[in-house]
Amino acid sequence: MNQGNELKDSLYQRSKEGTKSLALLIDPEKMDRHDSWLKQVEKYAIFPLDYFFVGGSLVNPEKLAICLKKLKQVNGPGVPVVLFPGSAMQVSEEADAILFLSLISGRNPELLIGQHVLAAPALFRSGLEILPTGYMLVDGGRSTSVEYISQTIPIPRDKEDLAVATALAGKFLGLSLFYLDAGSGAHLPVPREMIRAVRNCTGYPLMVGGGINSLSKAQNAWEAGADLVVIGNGAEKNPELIAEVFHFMRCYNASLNVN
Ligand code: 1GP
Repeated sequence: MNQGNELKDSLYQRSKEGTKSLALLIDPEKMDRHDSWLKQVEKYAIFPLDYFFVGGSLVNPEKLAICLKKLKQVNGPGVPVVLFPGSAMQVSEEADAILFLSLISGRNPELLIGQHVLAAPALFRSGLEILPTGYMLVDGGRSTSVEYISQTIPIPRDKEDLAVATALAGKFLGLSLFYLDAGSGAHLPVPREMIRAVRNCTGYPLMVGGGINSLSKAQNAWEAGADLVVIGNGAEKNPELIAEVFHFMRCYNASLNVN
């Protein structure tokens, strides 16, 4: 099965140009809880966003399938849909790609390689693009679901050297994308200094998320070196946030004069 490299190539291209990207994270469990969230997502089709990420800590396969189906109905301009899986059960061919996450900041073997082995045969047969991603959990000022479910200790906020060493180890193991996450609903987003240090040491495209609930926090992450900002809770609580962040990003990218 040819799984292609389209999204990875475009992340690399955008990163090389300095173009910034935005992903909206949709947790299928939340879509279920209130239908208005879906209506809101529908409105985002006018922007358009760069990616929809879909996943969460507690998602079951049925809910994932319903969410992806609904998303397909509202996803007018064809924004790529990327799975952001909490486990091997969160695999579906209805998406375009999957973040093949190895939780390299933790020491839980299931999330370093275990779940990956379980998912690999289905992924091999699927048409999903596989995005090999070094996933690093950073202390966001409170315990988060991902910390509890993964049973791992996040990297302390003031330990850039640990984040750099972890990212370098991931790079040497062949991972080609990185994600710094303070966890969904974090009180504090990933510190700028850590974003800068990790981006500089790997030179690879960097995704940053967790607790980005204002324009200034998104700006901070991009200015520090994030290539892609991921927003979940913030958009759910403040429907205007995605519009504000998107308009800032569009102006910034236009100022780069990239052809
Ligand atoms: C969580 O990075 C994502 O894994 C998004 O976090 O929901 O806090 O935006 P928020």
